[in-house]
Amino acid sequence: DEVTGKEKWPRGEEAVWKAGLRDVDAEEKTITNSIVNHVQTSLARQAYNLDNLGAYQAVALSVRDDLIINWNETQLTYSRKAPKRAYYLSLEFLMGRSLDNSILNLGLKDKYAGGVDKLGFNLEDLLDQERDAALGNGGLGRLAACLLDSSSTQELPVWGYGLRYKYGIFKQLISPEGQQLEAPDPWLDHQNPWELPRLDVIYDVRFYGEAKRSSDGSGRAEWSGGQEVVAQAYDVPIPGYHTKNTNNLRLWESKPKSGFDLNSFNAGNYEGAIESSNSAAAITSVLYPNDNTSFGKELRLKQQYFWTAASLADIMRRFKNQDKPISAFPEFIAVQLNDTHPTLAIPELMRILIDEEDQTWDKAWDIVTNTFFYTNHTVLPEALEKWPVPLLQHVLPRHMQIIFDINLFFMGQVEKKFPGDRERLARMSLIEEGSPQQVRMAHLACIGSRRVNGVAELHSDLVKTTILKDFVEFYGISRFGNVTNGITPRRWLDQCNPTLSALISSTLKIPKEVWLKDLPKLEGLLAHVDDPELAKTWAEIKQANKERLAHWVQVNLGLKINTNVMYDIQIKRLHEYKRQTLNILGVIHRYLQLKALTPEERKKTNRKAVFFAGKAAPGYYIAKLTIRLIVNVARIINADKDTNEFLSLYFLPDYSVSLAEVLIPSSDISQHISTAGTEASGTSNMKFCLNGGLLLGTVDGANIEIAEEVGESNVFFFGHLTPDVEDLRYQHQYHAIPIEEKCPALANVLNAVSGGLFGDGGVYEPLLNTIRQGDHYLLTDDFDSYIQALAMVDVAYLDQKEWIKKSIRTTAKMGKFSTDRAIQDYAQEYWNIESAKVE
Ligand code: CBF
Repeated sequence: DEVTGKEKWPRGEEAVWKAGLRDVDAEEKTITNSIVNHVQTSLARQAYNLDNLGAYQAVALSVRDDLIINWNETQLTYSRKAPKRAYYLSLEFLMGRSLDNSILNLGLKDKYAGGVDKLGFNLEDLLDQERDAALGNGGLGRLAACLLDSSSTQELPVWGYGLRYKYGIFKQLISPEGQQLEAPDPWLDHQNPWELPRLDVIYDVRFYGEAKRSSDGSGRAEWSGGQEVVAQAYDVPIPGYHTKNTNNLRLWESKPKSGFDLNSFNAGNYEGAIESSNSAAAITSVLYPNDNTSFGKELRLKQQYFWTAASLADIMRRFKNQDKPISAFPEFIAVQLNDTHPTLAIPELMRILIDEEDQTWDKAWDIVTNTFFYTNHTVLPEALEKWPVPLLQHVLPRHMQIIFDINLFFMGQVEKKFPGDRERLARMSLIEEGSPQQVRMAHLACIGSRRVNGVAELHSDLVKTTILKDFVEFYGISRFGNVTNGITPRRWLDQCNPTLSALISSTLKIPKEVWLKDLPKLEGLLAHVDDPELAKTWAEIKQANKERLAHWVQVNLGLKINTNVMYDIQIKRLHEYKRQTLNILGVIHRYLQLKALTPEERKKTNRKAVFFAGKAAPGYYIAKLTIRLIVNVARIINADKDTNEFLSLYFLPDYSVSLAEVLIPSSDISQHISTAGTEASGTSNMKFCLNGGLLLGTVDGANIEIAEEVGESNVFFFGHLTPDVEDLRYQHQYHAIPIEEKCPALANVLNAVSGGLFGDGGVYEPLLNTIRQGDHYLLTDDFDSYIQALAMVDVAYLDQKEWIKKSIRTTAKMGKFSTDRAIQDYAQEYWNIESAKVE
């Protein structure tokens, strides 16, 4: 009650509760009946004696009933029409909460709000009961979730396939010293109403054992022995916006094939009796918490194979139900590989086709290379997956044979096209020489797929000119394309910022049901940029959103924030390339400057609150040290009475999709400041801009395309460009200039930290040394222009009238960045699938 400020009417009295139910309208009545029914039957509780959690569960079950009906009709339509289907294989789906999104997509939010109100509850409180489904690390997983929303909305026959991790991304705690601590996220502890267990959809998956090639010259092999586990499906309905089409996200859980070893049990070896059960369950226990880094862990390899094997078996079963010749597989099926994580699907489909379906190598390869599509999400070397050959050989002996064979054929072709070019062969080989040898998964994904794409123009160009350059020369440019990322405007505008959504509808005089499905319509706002009434309401909404965030901080962290200041936000995974360090050093610089001013001078400056949120991979020492620095700088400057009116700083722990939904609508400016050429696209940049926040960034990833759309005068760009980066790094290595000389302002800041202004300076030395020595991410090169850009933001913000115009213009020009456009790009240019509307 304190959170919503809304007074509840008593619901402990049956008579009061029943009285409330008397004045419901017909549609609300269906809803309240269904909720009460679920309370009494599914939950076995009394509706007038229920807490918010119980009420949330009953509402969710009631909404789920609607989803299931639509889901069933959708599957029926797809079976009847038998269109070509696409499958999106992603190891991560960062779904967030489902209730609000589902009732919005079903067009039932008002009815549910009314219904639960009659039952004595407040819908917003119930929405807050839901735990995030956090089965992802960051951008890649959230993109997958947005694309699914758009696939249903666009009525495209697309299914997602992923893993049902028992523990999602860890919960981030911050110790009083500012250290990140990790706690597990047992998100399934409360029943998950959004999934449907499919006890009948199960497949065996094998690991280890032996692969014996047949001697009959057929190329077949027999893989036997080793460990067998069972993959069981859980289905998550994905409702489209104002359509019946409800696609499916199928998540696999690993189970033991034989749960119990009776012999061990009878011999009194109880631990031994459940050993196989534990080892099977381990496969889908945890999400690996690394973003943009790859570690060659055996369990991760098992996850990847388990998931691709179960998904392909499922796809094959569905295809076979259609009674088509196997050669028609690619006419009916497209499989999108979300990064290299599902690349084992390529040798797995070869295995199925050759060993189980009696296909020749050439026919199998033809099917495979017309089925798969590969999206690359990064060019960072540390994120490009490689698996040691001995590990792959041990865990998946048949697949290793197939990969060697693919390589043999491929090397033969390269040799034919570029005779005698041994260096090229070594560069392009699937196998990287070394001790041990490694399988390069990006090469395998590239040669086993029909097309390859990056996720923003610059990034796709970099893929073509750097990591896959040789492959472009070999295959020709047409195999390589770009699909700029997007976001779903349903969640990232209508759901998280309903008042702005309503204002847009009334300004455009177009119902939201139309423009939320046709985002370029936002451009109509441009005609109203000079309307003072619109500007006033626009600013009021931003202010209300700031207050909502301040309220969140007050309730969750007990801190009071001044809402009459500029909100400057950077939220993303902690990573050196994303340069949160640049941001915090900029904050310190500002603090030192403020300290040096007189009280009168300070009053003339722009006041601001700076927010950070994001998780660091548990083993990423430098990233964790950056969090520690932010927290300790916040402690000092928030307590400094000279300056805290003008500058305050907050690190919000445990960043999640739900927290992003509160943060994003409140921002005046957000920071996307990666070293040029390192951030493939970014998607939070799009979310902020859609909500009228301006962008401060480097010329990187999708920032560039955002600037192209909104106009450079509406963004704040700084820093060196991608083509400079290599030279600058070379200079750091061979002609380093002392920081004091190169960038005195930065040197001053580093000295303040080392000197202990924010606690024990020694603690931060390893972090500061990454800048002093080598400076791989070019902070010394970009710091001065960053500070200048921040100063330009200050000047611009002081002119509120012009700022609001920029804000409206920014929202107006974000039409390109809907995942509706992105999924159509995939559907038309890559998968060749068409919509199949559920009538
Ligand atoms: O394409 C979606 C996102 O993927 C990443 O998060 C990734 O994991 N490689 C990139 O870092 C983002 O730039 C990109 O937006």
